[in-house]
Amino acid sequence: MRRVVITGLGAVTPLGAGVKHTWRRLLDGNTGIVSTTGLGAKFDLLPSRVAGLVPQGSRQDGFWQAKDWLPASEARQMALFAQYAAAAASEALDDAGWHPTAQHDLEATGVTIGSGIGNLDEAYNTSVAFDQGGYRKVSPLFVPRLLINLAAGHISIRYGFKGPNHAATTACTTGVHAIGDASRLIMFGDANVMVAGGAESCIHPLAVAGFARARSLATAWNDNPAASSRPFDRDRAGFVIGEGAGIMVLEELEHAKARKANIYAEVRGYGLSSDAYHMTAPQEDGDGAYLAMKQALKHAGLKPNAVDYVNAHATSTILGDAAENKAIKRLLLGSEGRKRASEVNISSTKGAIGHLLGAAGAVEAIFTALAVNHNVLPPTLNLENPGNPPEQFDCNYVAKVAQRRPVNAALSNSFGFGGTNASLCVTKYE
Ligand SMILES: *[C@@H]1O[C@H](CO)[C@@H](O)[C@H](O)[C@H]1NC(C)=O
Ligand SMILES: *[C@@H]1O[C@H](CO)[C@@H](O)[C@H](O)[C@H]1NC(C)=O
Ligand SMILES: CC(=O)N[C@H]1CO[C@H](CO)[C@@H](O)[C@@H]1O
Repeated sequence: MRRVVITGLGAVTPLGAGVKHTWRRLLDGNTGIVSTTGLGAKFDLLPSRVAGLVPQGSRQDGFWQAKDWLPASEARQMALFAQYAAAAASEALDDAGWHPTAQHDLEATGVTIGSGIGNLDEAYNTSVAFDQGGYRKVSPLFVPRLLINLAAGHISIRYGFKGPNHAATTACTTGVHAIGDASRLIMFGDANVMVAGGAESCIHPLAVAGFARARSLATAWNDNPAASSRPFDRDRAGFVIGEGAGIMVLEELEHAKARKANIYAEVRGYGLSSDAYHMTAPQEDGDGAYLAMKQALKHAGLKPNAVDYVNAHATSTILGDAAENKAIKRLLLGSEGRKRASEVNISSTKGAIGHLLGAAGAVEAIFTALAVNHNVLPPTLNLENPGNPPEQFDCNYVAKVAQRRPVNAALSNSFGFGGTNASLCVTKYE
């Protein structure tokens, strides 16, 4: 079996542009969640007025402005989610030192980048313009800026990558599916290198209205945005919408070794499952999540007691966090698991960045790879009182402050509307 390792990382998140900046701020306990006041009058009328916005500013300072990453002519053709993806991909490829020019290398390099929602802004504006002004108001760039697979398309065009080109769109599981599927493409021999991840940018009043109508969002913390995303906390009451992109360079092990690439970690396992239960609500016992993690471990050839850390999907909703917590405990405290709940180490980095939807799984897989690489557990911000109900929340949730611990194997979970669940198992490469 061909093995797959991670050799490059790139990210744009509410904590900043660039992996180093994001990771340092995450470990320092900083938040990327701010008020949406000032974004426009339509936002001010919504029940949830907090979001994980990518901070604007120069690349040098670790912030985002398109012109620091893309020529204006290219940026104009791209949706914002695709711009984030392109920026994160360029960082990841530089990090990996992978800039091939030989034809066989270009043919063996592919791209899988998905998005959950895509360019809602474009769809909205064009609908309004078309309704009012008709045919002439529709931009020739409407379709290319709308399609979700164009993030992957633009990146392959930019670098000349001629391998597999794909885009998952499985709601909030998108990022993990993109990375997991890419790892399979490498294992199966379709590519030696894959640029894989997820991107999202739909902090639009219509998206917020939709998620608020589905009763998914935090609405009680509009005056205190930093406290609004509180996974596993007693007072959690909905997720906070976020934006950004996470991209990994995945590479076949021998290929990475031959060119002496820096190896962050190995993608050892990938599990997929479905709740087969409800459109938006989790099954109470967390069966789908349990199956996905179990499959990921089976594929990795590891027992539950080998798992040192779980980067949870936990979005800060009452039902979702409780179901996932149950599923993790069922697996990791089972007959082949650990003895005590306090030995199970879980955190949700959504406390700091909110829920990046289609980008979440990719950004969190990056955090998981860095946890494995640096032996540190990123914190769960705002976790004051684990609970609701308290007796079930008896694991170590890395409340507020990062913890230094050996991490040889970790799981990164992502679950999406429609009941789709996936988990990646990331281990140290030795
Ligand atoms: C959509 O319209 C708003 C308001 O005019 C504008 O701020 C925004 O940039 C437009 N978005 C796109 C993608 O054209
Ligand atoms: C599996 O996916 C569904 C998507 O609706 C999600 O709500 C649920 O939380 C996931 N399952 C569990 C047990 O977490
Ligand atoms: C596997 C592992 O590292 N478990 C640790 C989780 O955290 C607790 C303390 O909070 C440790 O005691 C465990 O060893």
